Amino acid sequence: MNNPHEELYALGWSDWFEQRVTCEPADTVARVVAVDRDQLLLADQTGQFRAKLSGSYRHRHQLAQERPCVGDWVCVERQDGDDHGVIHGCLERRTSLHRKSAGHSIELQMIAANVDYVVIVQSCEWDFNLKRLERYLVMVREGGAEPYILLTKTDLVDPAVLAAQLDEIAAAGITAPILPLSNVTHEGLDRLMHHLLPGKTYCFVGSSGVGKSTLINQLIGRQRMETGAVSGTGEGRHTTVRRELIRLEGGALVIDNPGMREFGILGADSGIGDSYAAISALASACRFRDCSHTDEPGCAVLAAVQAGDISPESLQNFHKLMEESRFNDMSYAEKRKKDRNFGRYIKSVKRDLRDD
Ligand SMILES: Nc1nc2c(ncn2[C@@H]2O[C@H](COP(=O)(O)OP(=O)(O)OP(=O)(O)O)[C@@H](O)[C@H]2O)c(=O)[nH]1
Ligand SMILES: [Mg+2]
Ligand SMILES: [Zn+2]
Repeated sequence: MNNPHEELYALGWSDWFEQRVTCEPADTVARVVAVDRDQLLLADQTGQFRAKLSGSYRHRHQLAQERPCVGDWVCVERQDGDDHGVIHGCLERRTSLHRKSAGHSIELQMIAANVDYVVIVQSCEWDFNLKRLERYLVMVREGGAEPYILLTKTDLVDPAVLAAQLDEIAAAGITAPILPLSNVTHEGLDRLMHHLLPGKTYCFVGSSGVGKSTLINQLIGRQRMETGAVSGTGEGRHTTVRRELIRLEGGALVIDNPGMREFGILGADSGIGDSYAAISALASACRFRDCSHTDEPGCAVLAAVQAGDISPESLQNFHKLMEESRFNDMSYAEKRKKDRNFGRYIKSVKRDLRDD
């Protein structure tokens, strides 16, 4: 039998989506390449074209995370003579990369969807930060993708500095592949290219100025994304303002991102995520696979706290982080309910205070 979606595999389609696709007969499937407010740029076997969300879709889906983002697969209707396709549906996401929106408890800010690998980029020159790296790793794992760690600008640091950073990452128990790289000397570029598989989607994240766009340009082999001229100052003159999915010649799909300054795992400076890797590594030695490390017998984490290898504060932070991710995993209905309960709790506390 002929698979109508055969040609979409080059854009990242897979059997997983084939088994779940639920578009109306009048619609075809396309992938979101870029989003510009109400306008979406889509790609399918015919090329790229613009589209908008149907009125009823917009009406039914108000939360940011319910709207298609870069990497999503959508059901779109295209009529001859119309310059815009009309999007009627968004396919279930296999993975996603998101953070909490500031000030909203149930709304998430989508970074990208259906990403196979997230490439966490830090510059070893001034940007390297283990805690931030761990928080990115939490975000990646929560969304279901696989992480890569890229340390850029190796040309600007002493080899000993890089070696110390690699040691720090290893000591934290982080097992994700680490690729040091320079966009100037091109050291490490070949190794990265070996990791970029055709039909797989790679999302590049990291602070502004670490070299994400410069790198993607090197991968494309031409000056497609705007970046500053390569300089030793580390200052980005052409900061990326929009997210875009690009197909490399080798067939891998990459998403460039604007630099991220903050993201919603309990705030960037709370220090949470500190011993995350150490504790989750220990957890595999707990007697129960679903051990919560609170009062279970045979808990390796509690034993480590007892032995003084892990501070009680670190464990507390770990529990907070887990609570937070459970909250992120809850359905909206559950979250709303929890929010309401929390509201009631606050009210009751206020009442108690008044009564005193
Ligand atoms: N010395 C050196 N400079 C680099 C390297 N990679 C990038 N740069 C420079 O660093 C600056 C910022 O690079 P960009 O590629 O724009 O950084 P970005 O991560 O895309 O930044 P945003 O788009 O703001 O998120 C530019 O001036 C680059 O030329 C590198 O490996 N070594
Ligand atoms: Mg950029
Ligand atoms: Zn345990």
